[in-house]
Amino acid sequence: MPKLDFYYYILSPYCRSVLFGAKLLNVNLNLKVVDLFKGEHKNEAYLKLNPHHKVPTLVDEDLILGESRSILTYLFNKYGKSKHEYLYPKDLKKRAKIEQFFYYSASTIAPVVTTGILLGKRQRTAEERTKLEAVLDNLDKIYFQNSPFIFGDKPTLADLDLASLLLYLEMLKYNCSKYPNISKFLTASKESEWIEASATEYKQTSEAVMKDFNPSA
Ligand SMILES: N[C@@H](CCC(=O)N[C@@H](CS)C(=O)NCC(=O)O)C(=O)O
Repeated sequence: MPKLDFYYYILSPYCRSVLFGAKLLNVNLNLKVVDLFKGEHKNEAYLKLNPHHKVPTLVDEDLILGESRSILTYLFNKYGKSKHEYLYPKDLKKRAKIEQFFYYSASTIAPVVTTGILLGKRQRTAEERTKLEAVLDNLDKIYFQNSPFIFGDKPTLADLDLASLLLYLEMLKYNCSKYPNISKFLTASKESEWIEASATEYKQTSEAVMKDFNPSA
């Protein structure tokens, strides 16, 4: 297998979802830390790979790929075996629903979750909080009524995406307990094998970064 370079910062939910996927697909990534707090995403060399100065970026020989959801589907398409089919089923209708969730996540969920409060070490504003609550309210009502994961009893790539975002909120000490279905999903995610991806690095880095930072939700 050619070496796949994965440029990431462990606390970024977009990087974590890819790490979750790589773990389930058993893909060995050559991990290259881009420390956002040190501004490494704006270094000349990194900007050549990702002119939008965002993590993650995957480099697979001549392919340089940004955007977490594109990276997830690329890894699945390249390395998924029949035992991984549940993650991104070939059935076009099931696949379309996962893609629908990806667009919903990228356009609506992610922007209210990652508002730069971690990098800016600032509090979430009242307006940001209201927008976040509206999105969480919707998620809680629309999904997980009869199943632990978004589309049933087994996780798909959409769940990896959502889990990374909700776990990020939790790291920021945001309390999701008033959302019963989201809380159940978080518990199921934490019991899933994907959570083991880079778990020690995640724990150590999040503890260090959150030590003196307590955003009031
Ligand atoms: N839509 C992108 C979002 C990536 C993103 O916003 N990454 C953040 C870290 S959580 C970042 O690199 N921020 C640095 C910057 O924008 O300068 C994805 O899914 O990969």
